[in-house]
Amino acid sequence: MTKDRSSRAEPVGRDEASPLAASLAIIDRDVLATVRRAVERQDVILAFQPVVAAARPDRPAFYEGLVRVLDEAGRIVPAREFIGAVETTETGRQLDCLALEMGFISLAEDPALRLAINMSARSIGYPRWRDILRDGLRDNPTAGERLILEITESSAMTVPEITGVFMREFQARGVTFALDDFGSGQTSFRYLREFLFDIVKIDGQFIRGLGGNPDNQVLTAALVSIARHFDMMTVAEAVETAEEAAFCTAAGIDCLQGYHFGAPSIVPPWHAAAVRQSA
Ligand code: G
Ligand code: MN
Repeated sequence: MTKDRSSRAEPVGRDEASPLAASLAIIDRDVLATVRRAVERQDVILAFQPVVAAARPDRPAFYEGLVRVLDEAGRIVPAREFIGAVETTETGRQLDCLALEMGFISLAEDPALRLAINMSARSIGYPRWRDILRDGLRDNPTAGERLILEITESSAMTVPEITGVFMREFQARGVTFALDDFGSGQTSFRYLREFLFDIVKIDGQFIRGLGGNPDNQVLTAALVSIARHFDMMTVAEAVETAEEAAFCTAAGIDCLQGYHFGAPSIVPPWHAAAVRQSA
């Protein structure tokens, strides 16, 4: 995400005229052009990352489908390099469209798959995205109950009333909603009460080094307690070590996601399962 880049640039100063700021601006423009071209050519794929139940970490409870953009050489451009830059542009909406389209294709390919797809609340009002959602639910009668839509906290808070109405409409059709990166943005507890998300994904910054970080332990415990009160399932993001996993489990977090359990893979899970079975 761009916030990483700006914090890295901070020690050298925020002076726009600095050589570093200038070169970072060029990188941003290049990345934007790459993402635009990839969207036009549909050079976009999904990577699948497992999410496990803390009580049964040996097998995935569901997967998150993460959009990956390919550059001209076919290399994967990491999402953190462009998501911030495209979030408020039409390219961002088109990426959400491609992600949802690929999500429905995956749900059709594997009838046992439960899949989370990321979206910005800004896409709720984007006609093509709404058409893809409507058609996908119509064409596959079990897709609704197997689809999880992850909405980032920051985008949900920009249009809270629209997000709430949208969620109620599609929850009635079986879709599950997750509040993504919870705690990373401007958390308003009032909205948490009004939205009625099914799942809260606790931002990775609270999980990092949980074992040796009393601040994060208290914050995580508070987030779990709030989620429980509102009957929401909790997912820890970015669990990278066995120690973090153990602390998350002890804190009562329901599901765990992160490199410790599996990095995102562009091999679809049903292909990977078929390869395992034939080996
Ligand atoms: O915003 P969202 O939480 O959907 O983004 C998930 C991003 O985090 C993905 O791009 C994914 O590759 C990355 N990611 C997944 N697991 C880990 C992890 O264990 N550690 C870190 N640092 N990043 C992760
Ligand atoms: Mn997500």
